[in-house]
Amino acid sequence: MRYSFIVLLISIGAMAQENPVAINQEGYFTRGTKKAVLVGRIAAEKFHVVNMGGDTVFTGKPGIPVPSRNSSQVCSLLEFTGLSQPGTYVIHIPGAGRSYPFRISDAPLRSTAVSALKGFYYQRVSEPLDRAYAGIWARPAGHPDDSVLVHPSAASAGRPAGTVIRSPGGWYDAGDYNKYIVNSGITMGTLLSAYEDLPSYYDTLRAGIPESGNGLPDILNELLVNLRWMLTMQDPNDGGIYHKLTNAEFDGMVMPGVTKLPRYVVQKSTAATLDFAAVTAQAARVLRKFNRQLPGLSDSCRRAAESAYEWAILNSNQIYDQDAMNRTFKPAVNTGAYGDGNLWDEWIWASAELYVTTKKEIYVSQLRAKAGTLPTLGSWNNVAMLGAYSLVRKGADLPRDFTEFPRIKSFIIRFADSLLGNIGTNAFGTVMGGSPLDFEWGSNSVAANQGIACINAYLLTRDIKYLEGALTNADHILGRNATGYCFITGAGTRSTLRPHHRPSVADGILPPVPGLVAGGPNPGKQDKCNYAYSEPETTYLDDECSYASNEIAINWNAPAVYLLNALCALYGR
Ligand code: 9MR
Ligand code: 9MR
Repeated sequence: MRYSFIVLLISIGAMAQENPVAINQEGYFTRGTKKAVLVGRIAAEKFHVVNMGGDTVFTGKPGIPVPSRNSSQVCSLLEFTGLSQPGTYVIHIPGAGRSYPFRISDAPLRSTAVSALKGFYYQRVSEPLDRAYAGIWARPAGHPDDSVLVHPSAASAGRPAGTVIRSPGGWYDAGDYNKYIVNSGITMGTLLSAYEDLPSYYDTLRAGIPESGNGLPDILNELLVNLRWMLTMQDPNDGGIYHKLTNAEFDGMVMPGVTKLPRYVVQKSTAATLDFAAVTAQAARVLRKFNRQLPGLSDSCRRAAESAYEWAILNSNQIYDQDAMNRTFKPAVNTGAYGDGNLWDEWIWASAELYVTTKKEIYVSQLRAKAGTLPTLGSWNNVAMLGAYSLVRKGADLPRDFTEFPRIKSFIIRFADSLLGNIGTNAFGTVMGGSPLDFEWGSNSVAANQGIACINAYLLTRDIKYLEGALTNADHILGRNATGYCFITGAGTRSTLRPHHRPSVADGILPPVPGLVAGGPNPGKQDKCNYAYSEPETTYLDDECSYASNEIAINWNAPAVYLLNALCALYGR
């Protein structure tokens, strides 16, 4: 193995891979499509899939080498879907090398899917992580957030600047230690949708968190931690939502809670308020059936959603512009902005969730007034698609005069069709990479969100091609990509080891906190770190320096949770 590796380095030169065979390092479903990619100008006649006993169990012919449109790499597809015998294998290419070992099984992604959900547990802010659940990553509580200051930008008659409020709990956003409502928006919407789409799968899924076994599904147990925090971000005097809870400057690369700098809630914003309304409206609906375990919570969420929405109607243009805010108010705040000047999609999402939950006319009339533009792929600042998903998911429960259902349904299917169109034209055979623009900050969430679109089309049509499309992007995230990295910490053979994640950097423990999704290739290089590669699909640096390609974030974990668990539920037996 070592010998063939050296030969490879000589013969392949500029290859961004350590191993020339890019595989889903967590493995392949017995019933699923099975593809790997040979990267490099390697003239191979055949490839063999070899079991642990050294026997060849499948032989195939590599596809014609094709140049990738997202880098200068040349790729040949290796398809072995015909092999469905469960087991552990390597792909051997005579003269080129061997893949890492991988398995074929009915549940190859199960442990990674669960670990991605548990990733949220490790992001909990104000409670200690006990050894019983956190293992070697146990740590004391982080920021208590029990005496948070109202920043001058957020002052109101009822709460003048300097007022102390309680806003404990929730999840840290990412590798930093702040809590942002906008990014909690799509994150929570995605996790709530994961549950709404596949409730019976999640009803029995245990994540090994302190609440496991309390009668609630763990995905809800975990998201309740952040929901309860979000509820504290509403000003009870008027229903508006503070944009974020933050330090004035980012903490250093230290463990959570080590710094004792003041924490602030800043300016209320329309985007945060609409995202909050959408999340709490959806939560009200999801939690209704758990009224016994969570008395009153569903109703509180519904009231919170309606009063937030009312505030947004009266304050429809409170754009969060951090630079402008810093020119007027002190202290200046220089943490993540999550600023968004276009609120069309936030209106669609909030109106859709409130309509589905309450069936009230006011929300559908807002929705109709704003119809016309079509949603595009979801991201933290582009959330209309979440509204479309909820409207079709709950279409059967909506009043008869909601006649838009067939159009939204066919829109989602056409959207997924356009994604599937990328598979055949992409050197890696994935939906991801249809355009070099897919490789932006947090590109792995682009892949995961594309996967969610495919899953939604599958749930609407039960046409297996959509499930196969979603699977290609799980393959991308787990190693079948131009870097050869598996982008989830603790998973795969060669995965992200040094994420831009303060606890992973500061805890003195070699392996990073597990279950976290790294941002992934991003040619923007906004962090100005020293990258070895610069093309769209190869600009990835596994170093703590690289917040533009190697940070972790809740809005990247959530779609990975959705996608991986949906694949487990739908491919499993
Ligand atoms: O750690 C911060 C990370 O969470 C953000 O995504 C990123 C961009 O806003 O900024 C990181 O903080 C860096 C700061 O922007 C510049 N000085 C170094 C900080 C840590 O690397
Ligand atoms: O994910 C965000 C990305 O789309 C933006 O381009 C980038 C710069 O504004 O910020 C990213 O979000 C970061 C946030 O601002 C602070 N916490 C870490 C987030 C992930 O890097």
